[in-house]
Amino acid sequence: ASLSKGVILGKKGTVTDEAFVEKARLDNCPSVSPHLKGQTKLVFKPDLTLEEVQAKNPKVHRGRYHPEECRALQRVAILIPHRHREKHLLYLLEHLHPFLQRQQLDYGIYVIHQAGSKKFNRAKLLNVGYIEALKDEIWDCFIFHDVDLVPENDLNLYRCEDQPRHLVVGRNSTGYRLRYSGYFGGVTALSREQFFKVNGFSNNYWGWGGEDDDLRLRVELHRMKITRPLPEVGKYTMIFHKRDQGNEVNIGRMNLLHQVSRVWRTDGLSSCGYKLLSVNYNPLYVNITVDFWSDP
Ligand code: UD2
Ligand code: MN
Repeated sequence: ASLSKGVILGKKGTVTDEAFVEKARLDNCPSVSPHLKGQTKLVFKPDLTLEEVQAKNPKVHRGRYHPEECRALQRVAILIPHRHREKHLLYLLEHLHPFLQRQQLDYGIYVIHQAGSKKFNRAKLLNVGYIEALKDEIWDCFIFHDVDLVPENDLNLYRCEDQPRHLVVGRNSTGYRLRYSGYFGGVTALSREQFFKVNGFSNNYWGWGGEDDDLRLRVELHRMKITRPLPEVGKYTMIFHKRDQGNEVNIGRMNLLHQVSRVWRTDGLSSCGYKLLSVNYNPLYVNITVDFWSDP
């Protein structure tokens, strides 16, 4: 195709947007970004505001960013389940945006908010996030991210590999050690295909616990093998919190965990019903609010 000033004619003579062609012409980003800093000390300012965080991230629009200097290797959606954790969300946004930009990712941040006061369902919210985010973009990779976990080391790459990845090896509150072998909670990275293959999370975990182990079992049933970064890289600070109201321990979780091999095909992305109340494109994140009518 020949280049002209304003527009460029594609193969079939269609007019293509110049910015788009400009992006396509860029070289791929390097496999290791030159902007990485390694371990950093995290500061949580008590009086931080959303306006301050927005002002520090002028290149983020509608929760999205892509590097200007090169073509990102993956498109990554960060999915954050949420209810009544506004302060944690603010701190996470403050740290995550610069962190992801240093990694030269083409990314979008989605907050999936559960409306109402019924039992919290982290796993179902993440299924909703996957389904809804794919209406915006064919994301290559999904990061399922607790709102209260802030990564300390940007060598912990938020991208997907040929196996599902568990990004939290340790956190401040547990002496930065893996809680138990097989632990798959907090922050995980699965490609679009990996998550689809296991039919996503179960929708049946209401309240605290078990849903992360259920996903691990799904992954193992599909003969995939979880990988992790080195302990010095997979470090997080969990912002202190108590157990939330509406997220009481799920005492039925062990029973559910015994059924995974039998039910994974019918319980998951394929059966995730919800009422979409709103989708708001805020400057720093997309907010998806849903209601789950069924309550155990
Ligand atoms: C652990 C896991 C978490 C999940 C949970 C059991 C780690 C670091 N994390 O977290 O991934 O498996 O156990 O369900 O091991 N949330 C809200 N509002 C609420 C309740 C929960 O926003 O009212 C969200 C929020 O993103 C939070 C996440 O759900 O980070 C997990 O809940 P938690 O932080 O209370 O549980 P925790 O720290 O034991
Ligand atoms: Mn937590």
